[in-house]
Order: sequence, then structure tokens, then C-alpha cells
Amino acid sequence: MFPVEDVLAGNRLALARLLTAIENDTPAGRAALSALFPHAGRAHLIGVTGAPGTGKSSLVNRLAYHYRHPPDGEAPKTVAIVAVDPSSPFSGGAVLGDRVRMRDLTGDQGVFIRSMASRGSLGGLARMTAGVVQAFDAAGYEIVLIETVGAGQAEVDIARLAHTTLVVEAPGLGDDIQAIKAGILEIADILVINKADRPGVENTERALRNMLNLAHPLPRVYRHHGALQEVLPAVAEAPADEAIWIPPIQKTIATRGDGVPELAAEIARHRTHLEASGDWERRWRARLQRELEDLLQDALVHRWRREIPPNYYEDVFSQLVQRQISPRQAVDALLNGGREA
Ligand SMILES: Nc1nc2c(ncn2[C@@H]2O[C@H](COP(=O)(O)OP(=O)(O)OP(=O)(O)O)[C@@H](O)[C@H]2O)c(=O)[nH]1
Ligand SMILES: [Mg+2]
Repeated sequence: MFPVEDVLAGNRLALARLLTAIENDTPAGRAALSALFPHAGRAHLIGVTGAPGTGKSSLVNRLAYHYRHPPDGEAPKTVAIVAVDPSSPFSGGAVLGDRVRMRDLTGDQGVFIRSMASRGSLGGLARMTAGVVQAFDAAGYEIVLIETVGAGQAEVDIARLAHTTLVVEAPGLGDDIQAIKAGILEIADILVINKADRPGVENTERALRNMLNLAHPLPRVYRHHGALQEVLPAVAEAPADEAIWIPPIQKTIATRGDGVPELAAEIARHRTHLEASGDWERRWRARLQRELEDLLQDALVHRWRREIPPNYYEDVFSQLVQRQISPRQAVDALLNGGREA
């Protein structure tokens, strides 16, 4: 059994070993995650996603520094950083670069940085990331920053882990907004235009605002019997005021730290909104339900595989290929496990 008590007590070496066990999906790692589960659920999980090179790592670094050295009157928060790099099978160049950018944080016992690379399927990476995040949460880290390159479904899945998702844009990546291309704009709780020192910021901002107006139309106003009336959503689906969140746009210059305190304030405002609207609870419920259903599916398929006779699947499949049976009949036969009906 893994020394879960040591992890809970804040032992960094024990935590590092646990993270490796989780990444390797060992039985001990799985058991430890179960033992840690009751202790998780308190951290604010913040996803940071966006096209390559927009400045996500620089921003994560600055945000972490901000949480460790808050303005007067605020208590510092402990921070875990999970840098997910699905493109590199090993901890490659990008991650090495991240380490250099994170040097302001090294030696700080209140910060833990973990880089993760894909060892196989992206789906596996998403699950691994969820485990690692849960371990940080249980170990008492108050803020968990999860950096992913926003380029596809796997990254979106990883971003779904988060309570608050930042989508990072930068001017000068071409006229198109990268997030729109990648389809990740819809998961944004906060839009960040980083590299605000670069030319083209106004264009990027205008494009994002247009997108936002399409996605979150304000109540339309039209003339009815000569009077101006608001067209409101149907009562049944009308959200309470605090349930409406329109993603703000925050400009930053990560290399200098400009806009970072304002960004941290927007993140805090989003958390307050989540709690007030009930979304905080809805999101973790949805997350747990997804996890439960994924695991259940895996377990059922696994159990079923063990119970059917050897070669039975292949036999049924070849009958299907020869059109002796239909796909539905094949499923019936397979679930029947080779026993006579
Ligand atoms: N001019 C300018 N450069 C920046 C800014 N933020 C980051 N950079 C630079 O942009 C480059 C990429 O920054 P990263 O933080 O590595 O970007 P990233 O999004 O993490 O990159 P990947 O993880 O490789 O996708 C680095 O050379 C940074 O120094 C900024 O606000 N202004
Ligand atoms: Mg990076």
C-alpha cells in the first residue's frame, strides 16, 4: 500500500512517487487514488489552453507567482502546475523550455510542477491527468493550473477537468482566431489575449468580441406595438442573474506580468460565480458522473471479455462479416456469452 498518510501530510517525495505510480497506472497508484478520494474536492482547478506558442507556460508561471506573492492583505495560496504535452512522447524540448520559464518558482515549497507527456493514447493521457490533478487536490494544493495545447478533442477533455478554463490567444498568428479553428472557444470561461505588446491586438480583440456576441447574445430589443420590449428567454429556461456568465476578455503581457493581477481577479470572480450559481457543484457532479461511466464501461467490457469462451468473439465476428447475422444479432449472441439462449 502506498504511503497515503505521507502525501496528506505534505511529503513532496511521497507525492512525486505517487504521481509516477498514477502515470504508470499501477495497482498501488489506483489504490492510493481511492484512499485519497475523500480528501479531494477543495482545489480550484484552472485549465489554461490555447494554440502552441501563445504564452500559456509564461502565463501559468506568472499566475503561480501571483498566488504565491499576492497583494497586501491576501494570503498566499499553494499551487500545483500540470503541464500536459500530448505531442511529445518524452519530456521534450517544450517542457524543457517550460522549466526554464518556471525558474522563479523553483525552491518554493508551496509550488509543485509536474510535466506529463503522452505514453500512448490521448484518452489515456486525459485519465492520467485527472488522476494527477486529484492527487494534488487531495494533497491540499489550493490552486491547480493545468496547461494543455488546445488542438483537439483530447485537449478539450482535459480542459473539462477544470472549474475555470482560460483560452489564450495571441495577436499575429494569422487573421483567424486560433481557438475558433480548434473549436475550443466554447469551453472558455475567460479569454486571454496574451502578447498584448505585439501589433494586431485590436484586431484579435475585435474578432473575439464578435465571436462572443454571437455565442452570448444579449437580450434583443425590438419594437412591438410601438414600444420597446425586451425579448427574454422562455421563463422555464430563464437563468437567474447570477447564472449568466459572459466570458470576459483580459489582455496580458506574460513576459512582463502586465494584466496578471487583473486576470487573477477575473478567475476569483468566476469562482464566486460558480459557487453562487450552483455551477461549482453541477460541474463536479458532471465530472464524477463521466468518470463513473467511463470506468463502468471499461469494467463491464473487461468482465465480459473474461467470461466469453476463447475465440467466441472472432467466431461471431466472422458470421457478421459473412452476413449470416446482423450487428444486433451479433451483440445478442456476444452478450449471451456462447451459452445457448
Ligand atoms: N512579446 C511577448 N512574448 C511573449 C509573451 N508571453 C510569452 N511570450 C514568448 O512567447 C514564446 C512562447 O511562450 P510560452 O509561454 O512557451 O508559450 P506556450 O503557449 O506555453 O507554448 P507551447 O507550450 O509550446 O504551446 C516565448 O518565447 C515567450 O517568451 C508576451 O506577453 N509578449
Ligand atoms: Mg507551454
